[in-house]
Amino acid sequence: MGPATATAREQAAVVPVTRLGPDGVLAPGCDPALSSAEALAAFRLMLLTRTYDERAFSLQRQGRLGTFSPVTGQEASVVGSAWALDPTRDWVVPQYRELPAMLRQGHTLEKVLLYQMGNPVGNRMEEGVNVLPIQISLAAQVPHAVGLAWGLRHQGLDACVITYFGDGASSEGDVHEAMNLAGVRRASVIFFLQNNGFAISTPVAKQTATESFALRAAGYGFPGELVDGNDLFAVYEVTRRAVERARAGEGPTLIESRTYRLGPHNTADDPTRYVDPEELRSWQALDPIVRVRAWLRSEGALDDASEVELQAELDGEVARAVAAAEAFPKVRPGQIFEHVYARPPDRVAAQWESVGEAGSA
Ligand SMILES: Cc1ncc(C[n+]2csc(CCOP(=O)(O)OP(=O)(O)O)c2C)c(N)n1
Repeated sequence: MGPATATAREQAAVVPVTRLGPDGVLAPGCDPALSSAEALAAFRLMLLTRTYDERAFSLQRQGRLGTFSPVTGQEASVVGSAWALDPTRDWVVPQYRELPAMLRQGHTLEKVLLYQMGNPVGNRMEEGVNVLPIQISLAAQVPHAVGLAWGLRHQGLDACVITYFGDGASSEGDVHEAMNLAGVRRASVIFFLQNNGFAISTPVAKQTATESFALRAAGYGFPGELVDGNDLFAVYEVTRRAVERARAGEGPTLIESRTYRLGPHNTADDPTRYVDPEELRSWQALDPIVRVRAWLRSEGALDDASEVELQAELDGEVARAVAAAEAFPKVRPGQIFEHVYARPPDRVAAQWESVGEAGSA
């Protein structure tokens, strides 16, 4: 946990809550939000994500994978927030840049790869995996998250829902409608806004006139928090607080996780055309993985030998998932019609037949 009292500017959500500095040293008076063993497990997931991004990029360039959006730079933001949930009862409602949150909930790398290879099987969650499908249409998932949270409370469950969206998506009307409804209904939902500096090439300065997205929460009647999104401990702590509020029936929280997209928007993007190299360098120095690694080493929970071993293990995990996804039966055109309707309407049934796979759900 952090110091007993947050500073006034932290409370006002204009200065990000920070615990673990860029050098991996905790701020004075702070206890680590996670034990060494938990932090090591979270670090493993962060490193798996970075390893996956690198491998997936290479596969995309070889024509073995479709377009995808890397997480690189945002690992603490996604892992720290997901770590605050209980995968057996809480739900993740993603945008498209939250791979490790999905894995933490029980989704698999093989399915992620299948999705990115264009197979809809990959976006269909297994029973018991509390994740809604990836959403490319910006902000369309946010009202769904509120409905899901509200529904869970109607069932008498103390579960909560976290929904992720970007600074760009936050300009969509869906976000306003969803937050307003959540405030009125006190839905157990966490709005996790990842401010990574860009919406493709549009910088955040052109996205909003506000000093902090977190300030918007006041207008919906619930708390807003601003957190250093490159700090695993701070993100975990702030999200944990929001989870506790949600479980206690106290309603939603908006969290602005201030981070930075260290890579391209997706594999079709060329950020060198619009990212200021100086700004990029300043954020590379704040790499979230480097911080946790430094802290773990200072705690004696990681060293050169164990990290080499861990990296080999993660490379193997990614390689096995790639082999399994590539061995999976080829996608059929008719698959896009499956799992949509219990009884497809005539128009859809006719389209389904037109691909030579007359079928039913
Ligand atoms: C409704 C809608 N409008 C436009 C797009 C095209 N588009 C895809 S990603 C993107 C930028 C989104 O930025 P942000 O929400 O900040 O998330 P990030 O990709 O930075 O994680 C845009 C404009 C879309 N997918 N959906």
